[in-house]
Amino acid sequence: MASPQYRLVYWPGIPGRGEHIRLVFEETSTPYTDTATTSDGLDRVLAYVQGNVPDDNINPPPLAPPILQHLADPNNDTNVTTISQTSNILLYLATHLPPGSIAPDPKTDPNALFYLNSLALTALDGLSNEPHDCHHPIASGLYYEDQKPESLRKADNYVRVRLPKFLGYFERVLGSGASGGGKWLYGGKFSFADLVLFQCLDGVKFMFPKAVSKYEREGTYAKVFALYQAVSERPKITEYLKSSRRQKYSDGIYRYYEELDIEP
Ligand SMILES: N[C@@H](CCC(=O)N[C@@H](CS)C(=O)NCC(=O)O)C(=O)O
Repeated sequence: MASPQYRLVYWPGIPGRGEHIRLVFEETSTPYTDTATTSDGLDRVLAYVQGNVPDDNINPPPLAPPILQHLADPNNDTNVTTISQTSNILLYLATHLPPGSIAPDPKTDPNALFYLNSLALTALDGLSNEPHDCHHPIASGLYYEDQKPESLRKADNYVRVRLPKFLGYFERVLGSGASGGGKWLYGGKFSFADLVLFQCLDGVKFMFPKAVSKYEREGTYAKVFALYQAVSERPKITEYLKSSRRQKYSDGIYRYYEELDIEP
């Protein structure tokens, strides 16, 4: 049997940024391999991060995972496209998976991919990168334990100021005419940007449960929480979330520290 044409290279043991790519594969029933579940997975990720994967004269070498490898021919390892950067990988998949599955067909809506990319990048900025910086406000290379006072300051500001700003922004997007009805972010149709917002909110819920449940109870961001629910109820996503392929949050971007679980 031919092996899958898509390979995801990402750290085993955490959902992390790789999760956005997994959700696309799961939603579209696209076969993929994942270093999270292969025996040599960690070694393969380390080889990329440490710069030990030989350059191939076609693909610029990636700096960090997630990394997508797309084999032109599943039986031939020599013709492989290698793409990095989460949102860039999502754009690539949006143009290679069946039109309409995670983005409108560019023939009918040429700007859609760029709108969706803006929305995905904005969610990743405010609901993924900034939460990460709450436990690493001084340096990514230092342990959380080496930057605890600064983390507390950052997390306090995040849950009081930045989190409601980003929730409010996406509520506004969902209330705009461009959303096409307010169920999905753009054009009245489900897209990869909805998956990104879902995953980001899921991580923030894990990291700051007190803040998120307060904002949910208040009802100010009802459309955002309804989108979260609607994504989780998509049959393929529900099935995936229950499966062993869905890894638990631990020491990745989204971490639970009781002292940072602040009620705004
Ligand atoms: N902006 C990049 C960030 C990539 C990134 O920071 N990857 C992390 C894992 S989520 C990593 O392993 N970084 C290694 C490093 O920065 O040295 C993306 O969205 O893909």
